[in-house]
Amino acid sequence: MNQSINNLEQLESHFYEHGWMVVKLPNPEPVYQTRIALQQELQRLTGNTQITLEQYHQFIDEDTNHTELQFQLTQFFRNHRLGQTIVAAQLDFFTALLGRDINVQSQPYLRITRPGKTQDNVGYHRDTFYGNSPFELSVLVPYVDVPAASALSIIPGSHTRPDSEFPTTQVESPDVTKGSVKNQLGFLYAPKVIDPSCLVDMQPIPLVLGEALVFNIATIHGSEENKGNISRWSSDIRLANALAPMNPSLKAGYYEKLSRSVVTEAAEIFNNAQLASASKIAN
Ligand SMILES: O=C(O)CCC(=O)C(=O)O
Ligand SMILES: [Fe+2]
Repeated sequence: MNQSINNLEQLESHFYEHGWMVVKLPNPEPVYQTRIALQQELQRLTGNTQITLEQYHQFIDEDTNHTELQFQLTQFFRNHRLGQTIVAAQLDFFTALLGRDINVQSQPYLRITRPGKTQDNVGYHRDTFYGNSPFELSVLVPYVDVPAASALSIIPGSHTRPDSEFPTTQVESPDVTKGSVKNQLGFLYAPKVIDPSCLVDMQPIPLVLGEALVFNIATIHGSEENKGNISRWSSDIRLANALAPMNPSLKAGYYEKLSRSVVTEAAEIFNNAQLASASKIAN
């Protein structure tokens, strides 16, 4: 682990103050491997060995093709547990942030945002609008270098400001319906659109391969258009302390176990045994 304690303290105080941090991943190897795997799978699916992640948009312009490819690649990413592998490789770092009891999102998102295609973006939001709790983190890992013009933006310090400072109008998405393919890819069917006058402090966060943007999901974040000239490829996977309060409406199975302290592990075994015995008696 090459992340010194001093550096960790700096990152923590930055996170505390601003609601986000850019982390040079202590073990970036699985990110490099994921980048290669995604590009190979993209070339296999398209039958085109010229296509690269960065120049994807020069080959895939039509929305139907794009959504189908993003869906296939998301299945590939999830089935091979690439997001979980990246996070597990940085376990010491995340343990320092979250403690020894960590849950990881079981169905992470793979985003592909082409230049000039507003329909590839989820817009500006905080995930607490949509059933997440402020105890959760999003870990956004890019698979290409992302300059400011192509980057996701955030509002520094917004993680401590209430919803009343970000009035929204809930609208119906023109192209996403509940349970549709785009919905499964992380697009919202009824997005809450923040009043643009409250978004003047949005700041783009450029990233390079091997870094991650880690943010409190109450921090206002998102993008409306990739104004650069590369396609932005990234995954985002949520992490939370396994004992932290979650929104009661969070779907069962949203999270899976990443790590446990021995004390928590023993307590979970005991609780499961109690439940199994109680249900045997009830039957
Ligand atoms: O990468 C994106 O475009 C959106 C990411 C996001 O909304 C999140 O990580 O919560
Ligand atoms: Fe989000």
